[in-house]
Order: sequence, then structure tokens, then C-alpha cells
Amino acid sequence: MARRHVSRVAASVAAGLMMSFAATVPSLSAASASTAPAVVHVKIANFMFMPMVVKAHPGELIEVTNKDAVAHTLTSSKPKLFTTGNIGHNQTKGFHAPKKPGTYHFICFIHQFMTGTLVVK
Ligand SMILES: [Cu+2]
Repeated sequence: MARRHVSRVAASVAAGLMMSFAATVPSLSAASASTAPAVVHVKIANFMFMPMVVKAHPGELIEVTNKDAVAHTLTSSKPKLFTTGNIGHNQTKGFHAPKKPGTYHFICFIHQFMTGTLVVK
């Protein structure tokens, strides 16, 4: 009788452990799924965009850092799609990729021989 009681307690403890384990697993996978939104980094150095082909998801934040002593921009070749505005030496400015998937060419508005491509998909 006493022995049966003990094993029943052990069984309920084991069930409790299993339940708390089961409750832990979904919260772990939820945490890994809800990661912070990605940021795409672009660098400007020696009057070049790096990388020259930038890949981003629709609406994603793109941060552009200018390592040159002079100001640059990252500006869509087609007017008014996106621009960082002037980025000074060692400054970083961000803009959001277009929501519409596609291939977008960009330039530095100040030095229009500086070119690159943004692929949104
Ligand atoms: Cu420039």
C-alpha cells in the first residue's frame, strides 16, 4: 500500500517534469523565430559601394557607412525611390529597401560615376 503510494507520487512528478519540458520547447522555438529584423550593411570606400550588388528583402533596413573623407549618398537612379541623403566621413545612414521586389540601380548623387545595384526579393 505504502509502496504503491510512493510510485504514484513519482509518476505525478515525472508527468509534471514532462509537462514543464513540453512547455519550454515551444517558447524556445518561438524565441528563435522572432529574431530582430535583419539589417543589410553597405560600405562606401574609395568612391565605391561595397558590395556593388546589394541584396535585401522588401522593406528591409539598409545601413550605409561612408569611410571616405568626402560625403557620398546612396540614391536610386530612378528619382525618389530611395536615398540616404548626404553621408559624411565615418557616418552611417539608413534607408528602407522598396517594398516591391525588383532590381534597382543606384548612384552616389554627388559622384554619379559611382554605381551599384539593389536586388529586392
Ligand atoms: Cu559620392
